[in-house]
Amino acid sequence: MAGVLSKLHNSAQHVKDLAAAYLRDGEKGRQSDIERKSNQFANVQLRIVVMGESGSGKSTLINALRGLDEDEEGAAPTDCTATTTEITPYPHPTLPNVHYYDFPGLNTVKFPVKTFMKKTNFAQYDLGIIVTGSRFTENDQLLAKALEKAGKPIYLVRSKIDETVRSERRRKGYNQEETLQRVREQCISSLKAAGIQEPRVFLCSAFDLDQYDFPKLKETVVSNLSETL
Ligand SMILES: Nc1nc2c(ncn2[C@@H]2O[C@H](COP(=O)(O)OP(=O)(O)OP(=O)(O)O)[C@@H](O)[C@H]2O)c(=O)[nH]1
Ligand SMILES: [Mg+2]
Repeated sequence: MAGVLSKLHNSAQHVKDLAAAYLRDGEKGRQSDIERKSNQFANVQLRIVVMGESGSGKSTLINALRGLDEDEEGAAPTDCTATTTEITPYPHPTLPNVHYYDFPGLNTVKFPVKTFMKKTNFAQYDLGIIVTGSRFTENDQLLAKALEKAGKPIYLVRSKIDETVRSERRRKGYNQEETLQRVREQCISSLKAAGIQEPRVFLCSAFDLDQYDFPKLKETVVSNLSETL
């Protein structure tokens, strides 16, 4: 069992160990087991990799997940031109052992797909977030397949949903729920075509953080990971 799955297993085992210690030694046993486990979990590092095509909104998403404005100190640089050139880790705001890894955009002159896929060790990450823009591309599919092959859970973030809503709104008979549903279904079927059994898709806008699926994404990342710590 690898990555998050094995850490989840450890977490379930943790609960069993606590119960056993309590039955054996009462409250004192439970306390010492908590101390032992806390020390053990202090060394667990979790790595969330954020990947996708250039300009899809990876760095902006990481800043949003960390609760930082783009011009705040410590925020990942973002721009409308190719920006991230080195893999950069950013700590989770409340879980110090958890880091988001901001990747350079796939499919630029500096990072052509072939080199990118060859050089990236997908196995070293615990969770993959793929950020896709207005279309799920062949490169997004390559990333999904590589993460799946490495046995990593995948979240697909369909970014810039505010732009989609804004342009679709002009159509006659526009219905926001239906539009979002269509986009969601398209993302799910693209992931299924890439061989992902249970696609997890989040429609997000970095500029409307309390709308669409961003609150759910933030909560899901924390709830899934905090179980493992
Ligand atoms: N409207 C809208 N624009 C966004 C959103 N997310 C990012 N952007 C814009 O998209 C552009 C690129 O964002 P970045 O976060 O720098 O994209 P990136 O994927 O990190 O880009 P590279 O590092 O070059 O690969 C910036 O101008 C952002 O302001 C969003 O949800 N909605
Ligand atoms: Mg970037």
